[in-house]
Amino acid sequence: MTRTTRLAPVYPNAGITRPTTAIAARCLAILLALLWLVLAAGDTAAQTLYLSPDVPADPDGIFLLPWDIVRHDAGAAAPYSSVLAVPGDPAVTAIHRMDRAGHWLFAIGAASDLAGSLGGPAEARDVVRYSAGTFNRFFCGGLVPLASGFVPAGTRIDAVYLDGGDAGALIVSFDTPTPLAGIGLVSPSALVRYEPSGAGGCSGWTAVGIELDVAVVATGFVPASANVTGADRIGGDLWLLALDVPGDLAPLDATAPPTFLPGHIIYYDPVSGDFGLFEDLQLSGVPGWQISDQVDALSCGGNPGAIDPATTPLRLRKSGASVLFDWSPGGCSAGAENYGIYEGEIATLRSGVYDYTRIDCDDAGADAMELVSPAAFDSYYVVVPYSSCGDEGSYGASFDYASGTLERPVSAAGRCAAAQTLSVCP
Ligand SMILES: [Ca+2]
Ligand SMILES: [Ca+2]
Ligand SMILES: [Ca+2]
Repeated sequence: MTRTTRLAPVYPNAGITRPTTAIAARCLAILLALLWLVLAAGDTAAQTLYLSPDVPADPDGIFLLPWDIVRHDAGAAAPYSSVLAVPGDPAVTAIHRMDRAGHWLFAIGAASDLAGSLGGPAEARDVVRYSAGTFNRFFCGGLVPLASGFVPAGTRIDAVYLDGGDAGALIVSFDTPTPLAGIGLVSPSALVRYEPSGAGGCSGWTAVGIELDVAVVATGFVPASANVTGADRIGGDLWLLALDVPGDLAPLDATAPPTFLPGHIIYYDPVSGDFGLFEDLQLSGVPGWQISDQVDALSCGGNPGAIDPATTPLRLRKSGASVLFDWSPGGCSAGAENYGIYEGEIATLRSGVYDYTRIDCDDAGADAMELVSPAAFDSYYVVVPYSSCGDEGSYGASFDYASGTLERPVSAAGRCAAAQTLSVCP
């Protein structure tokens, strides 16, 4: 079973609280109970990942090329589609979908000016930003000062993501053991954290340490020579990883380690120390992902962000015994791919406690509109955006003169997503 949507997440938020008059009726309670049964039975949204193959791949009657950024929708009739073909046809070795819609980071396997799209060639130790039609170098490994994490020629970046939103830290992996000043020899199985140095430009980064080394946390299961070829993170929780070699990963049951193969997207949970299967691309499409093809680049759909009540008001309208919710879609982040509706009791809120729980975890039809049966008490509602990888965003902020502005807590009673990422709007 994949850890995917089932355990995971629904997220972010929009926080708007609106009291609605309770429609007290026993039949409503029954309706609500039925609704819960439906939710429990499978109100989960499809999971979306982005990836790139290392060689031309044909997992489902569509040729995916090494310079394609490919969207994968688990369970869809046509699960694979190319969303961006990088000009000049370089092998794309790392991708990250940014929070700003239509923006990407990527790395390439060999120097290229992207068919003239860049002023000069980007190197394999660089990260390029695609900004809705234009390309710029975002990270220049060969221009970062020596003491700040200069990347030597010959090293390729083979995994990348941002931590903390589009202006956050840059996390990269290399394809070969690479010495970095102040850190030492960085293994291909490791992720390195670069913080913005404040100097600006593509050289304005400082390497501050190892974010994760898979060969270290999975000692005995992952050989030190293993290479992380794709990575992203869900909240402060799971890492999603692709590796270049088949292998066994630290299991729940040490006597029966799960086997990782090409096409398997795995997760690592730093709290439990467990590895597991997040997505099995071999089972997606006909004939499915082939064992001869590597997942060379991997990204979730961005941080879910927040819904700003000032610009995206939540409206509730009575519709028979139900309430029709509608809100303006598109929180501040491209990662707001779905929404959860949470319901709490006003009487409890008066005592300073948020008791909201999920009542709807899928914006069916992706129309920013849902018909919901309200509880039989005076209630309030919060809409929280979440990403397709199972990451909730903000539940909105509250304000009082004693505490100032505070992020509302995640639901303690039941959530649409297991993890939460709070990020600055791009
Ligand atoms: Ca890669
Ligand atoms: Ca690597
Ligand atoms: Ca809907």
